Amino acid sequence: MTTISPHPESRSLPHVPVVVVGAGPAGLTVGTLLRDAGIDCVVLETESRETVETRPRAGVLEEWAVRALERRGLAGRIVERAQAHTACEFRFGGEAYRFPYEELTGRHHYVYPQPLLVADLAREFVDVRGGDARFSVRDVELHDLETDRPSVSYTCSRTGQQRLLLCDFVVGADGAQGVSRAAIPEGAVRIARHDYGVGWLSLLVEAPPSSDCVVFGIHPNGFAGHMARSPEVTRYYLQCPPGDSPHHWTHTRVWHELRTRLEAAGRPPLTEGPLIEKRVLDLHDYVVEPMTYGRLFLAGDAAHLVAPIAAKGLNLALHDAFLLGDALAAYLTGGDGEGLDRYSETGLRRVWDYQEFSQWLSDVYHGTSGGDPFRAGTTLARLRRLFTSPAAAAAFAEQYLGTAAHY
Ligand code: RFL
Repeated sequence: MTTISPHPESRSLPHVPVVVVGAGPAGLTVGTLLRDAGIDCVVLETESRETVETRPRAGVLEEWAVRALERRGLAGRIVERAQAHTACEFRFGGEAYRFPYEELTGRHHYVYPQPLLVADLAREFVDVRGGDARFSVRDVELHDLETDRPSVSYTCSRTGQQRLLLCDFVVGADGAQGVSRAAIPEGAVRIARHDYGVGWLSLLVEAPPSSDCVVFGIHPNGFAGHMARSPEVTRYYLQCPPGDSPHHWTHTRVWHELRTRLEAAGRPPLTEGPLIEKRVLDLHDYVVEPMTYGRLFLAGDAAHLVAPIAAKGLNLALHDAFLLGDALAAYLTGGDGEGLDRYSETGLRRVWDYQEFSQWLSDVYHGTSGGDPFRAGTTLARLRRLFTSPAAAAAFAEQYLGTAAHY
């Protein structure tokens, strides 16, 4: 890592060591770690604070991520309010098979809706640590990333004025649709992509969960998933053709398919309720390698997208944020550039491991629905192995919980 040279313009234009683009879990965590290290940064966000704090998305946090937040004083509310989940359940062939991963490993998941996490992090960054987050900005553009004096411009939505922030580093944490990844010139990084060729109808239902754990329904009609979000709201997924329209899925059809695909002997009927969100996700992944370009460091979904198959995206975003926040702090406070030099390589090892697990799990979820009896046979063999082979169960639990000793 080269040393920072002084900015000749810094007397006339605002300069801040780090500009973070995006106030999602990755951006707000990096911002908070920087504040804790006494480093100034500005977080720029296109949406309002209210929108980012209420946008429903993920809900499963891996225990290591909560412990890492806890060590940084950021998990108080999670530990107080989140539910601990200790098992998941596969349903196939009309039977339910419970997989008690806590019994096997001593580890569990936390169920905590992403909007609550983002609200906690925004409170920690802005209200507790006095961090500078600028919401509802427009026209964010990144400049001169390959130099040691990059800058970020944006339009302030309140005044309509264009602003320019000079900085030493830009953190691109603006998610899958942001501008940071697009600011990297063609050919400067490799973007590896994978398309599952599968759609999921993603549903939020105003009804309590129908089980005390995550449920995966593997059925010839297609996959169905059940994930608790809160005592009042439950997420469900239904496999559908990619590009399908949510309008094809009436209330009656949704509940008929959920009941059919999740039905199992000895399990109570689903608790039904109004559908408060209904959209189709075309399942795909990408990975940007390396996750850096000049003075731009990508984090979270901006750097890698993992389809919500194994509930990994939020956890990876937090993992990047811990690595990057600590590395920037080490460099900017003591000149130690090792963490920044190794950031991409270290982050990507967990990213690729989680991508591989998502692919494996996708084969299991979708393997009995394609009409191919051979694939259906091998899928059911894989599933049975989880419940007959302790070695297979231990490997699954380790990947599901993200607890490998080394990535
Ligand atoms: P985010 O959360 O998308 O935040 C990026 C922020 O950047 C803002 N932004 C910009 N800001 C400034 N300038 C621009 N030009 C900008 N463009 C965008 C956005 O408004 C936003 O506030 O990215 P981050 O921080 O990397 O976090 C990633 C996670 O949000 C994501 O991986 C998860 O939500 C994925 N995911 C799940 N992950 C899990 O670990 N467990 C789950 O159970 C889980 N379920 C899900 C999910 C994602 C889903 N969607 C969105 C497909 C369920 C669903 C339905």
